[in-house]
Amino acid sequence: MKNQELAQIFYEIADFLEMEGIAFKPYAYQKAAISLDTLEEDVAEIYKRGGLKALEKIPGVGKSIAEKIKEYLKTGKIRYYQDLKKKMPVQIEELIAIEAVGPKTVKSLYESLKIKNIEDLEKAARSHKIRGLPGFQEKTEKNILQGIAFLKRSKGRFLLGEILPQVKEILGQLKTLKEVEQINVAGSVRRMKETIGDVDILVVSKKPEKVMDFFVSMPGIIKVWAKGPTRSSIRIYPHSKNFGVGIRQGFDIDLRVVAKKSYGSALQYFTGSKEHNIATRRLAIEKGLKLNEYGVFRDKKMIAGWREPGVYRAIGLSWIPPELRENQGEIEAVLRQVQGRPNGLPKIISYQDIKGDIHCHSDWDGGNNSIEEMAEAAITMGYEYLGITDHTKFLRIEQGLDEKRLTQQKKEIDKLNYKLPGREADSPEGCIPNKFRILQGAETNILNDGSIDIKDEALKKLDYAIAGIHSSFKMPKAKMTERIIRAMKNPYIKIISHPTGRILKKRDEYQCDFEKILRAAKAFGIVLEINSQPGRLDLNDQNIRRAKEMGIKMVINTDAHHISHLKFMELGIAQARRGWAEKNDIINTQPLDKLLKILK
Ligand code: DGT
Ligand code: CA
Ligand code: CA
Repeated sequence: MKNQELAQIFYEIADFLEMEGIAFKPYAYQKAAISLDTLEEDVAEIYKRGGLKALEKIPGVGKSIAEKIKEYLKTGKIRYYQDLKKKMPVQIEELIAIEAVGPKTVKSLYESLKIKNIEDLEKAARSHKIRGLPGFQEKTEKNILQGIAFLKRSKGRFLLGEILPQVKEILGQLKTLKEVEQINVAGSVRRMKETIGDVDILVVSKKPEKVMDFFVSMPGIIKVWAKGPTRSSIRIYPHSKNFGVGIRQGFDIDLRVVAKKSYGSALQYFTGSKEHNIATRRLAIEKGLKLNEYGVFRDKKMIAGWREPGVYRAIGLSWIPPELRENQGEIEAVLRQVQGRPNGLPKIISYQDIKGDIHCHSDWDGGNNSIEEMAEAAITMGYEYLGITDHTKFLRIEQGLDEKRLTQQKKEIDKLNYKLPGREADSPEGCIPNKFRILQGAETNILNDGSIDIKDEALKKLDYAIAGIHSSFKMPKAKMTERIIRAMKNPYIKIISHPTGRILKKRDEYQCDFEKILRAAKAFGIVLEINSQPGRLDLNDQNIRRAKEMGIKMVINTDAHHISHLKFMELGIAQARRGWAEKNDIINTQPLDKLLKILK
């Protein structure tokens, strides 16, 4: 089908015309592009059926654009487009994908420096050829380089934590429309993958036009890629520029309207993953069935489709939580018989199982909130306890605490603990537990030789101590492994924070022999952290699964530096679920007394 190719060309023509500062025309081409993009019928068929006249009946397509479609169908080329490209031979879509660059910028950069693509642009910015051009400053150059770096690093993917709150908001708004009967997010967002390519939303509606009208006119939309009765696609600005990303660039959302009787199968299909789908489809075929986004069929007869659990049942499986749908053994596990359980799938930890957060920072080490504010926020979350674990002295920029300050902090925490318990419920959630407790820990530093930057006598007085690597990330593998294992041998260290040190889209894990680390953790009774920061999510799913298999306990923490970060817990739990972790694998699912015993 040539529809999308033509749409792409018309989008580009619109960009070129916009670059030339031409009024109205770009908009006409954009409209035609969107229309072609969403057209169900093959444009070639339309032409065959009714010639130019039929093409002109396509919404947004007038005489001149119809001629161009005809030309493309006959010759595979559009002269007008080629002339535009010849005049300005730039990779326009690629260049305007950079945050700091629009069509007009592309034009002046081409005219003054012959910049055609990202490589040219990067070279020019690096050699400071852009500053000094009329309308450009040193800062523009920096922004361009930052934009390019971001684009390269993320390859168009977003952190789940960056967009999840906004996705929930959009779902909430759509849900309020009376035309929306059912709605769910699908794709990688539903699977809670750590990074997201695009967002997929499914809707059941008898009046899809109304839903689509709303969808394509939400505030913050940068581009409407497509609008149609069954599928629309937009690019929208992310709300947050938090989490160290800094550059605002849009992310894409696809909205599909599906038939009510097929909603379950559509949800199953569009949740993916692709690998999981291939495996479920194969299973269906083995049973003489056909599985697709419309339903489960025996010959022509539809035997399941309106609800997702029914779809799984029809092909001989039970429902599988989306976080596990990666074809990493989940299907085999459902098919396996296990004594005392429905099947071999783990009963993964639920989003309600966490009783407290035990890696949080306060204003004592330069965090944003006081211990009391952090505690109040934890109480509002319904927690039983909160662990304050400020950085220690090696981290001077983070105002790390020394032994003396730790003692002073303990006094403050004792005072607050006296003040806090047994208060009347006054939060909007109304669920203040009556014996909330603040614990004092510390996030100490593992120095280069594996020693800890706080003396044992001081560590002993804490409720527990965490150790993490915050410096010299680039050690050789053997040395790094030894360094971490030595820290684990310290009898007062109970938890290793963000154990592999990776930062998504920024930094790889440090070199270390993770199997050796796991064996040491097992031997010394060390708890490994699942850090919930959107950019960390460290341990990752694979490592969580390995740790669980070895019987190593884990803890899900947010590493909050602000009360709002406590909400990251959901991301950490999702990661734990993706790593097949069960409630008992995670120590902060335990009530306070049990937790303290584990940390002893
Ligand atoms: P993303 O967007 O890259 O973060 O990842 P997904 O998983 O959301 O992928 P996406 O948006 O391309 O497609 C959504 C779902 O649709 C995907 O998880 C499974 C299904 N799907 C897409 N393409 C195919 C395909 O070629 N074969 C099968 N079996 N399923 C597909
Ligand atoms: Ca997707
Ligand atoms: Ca998609």
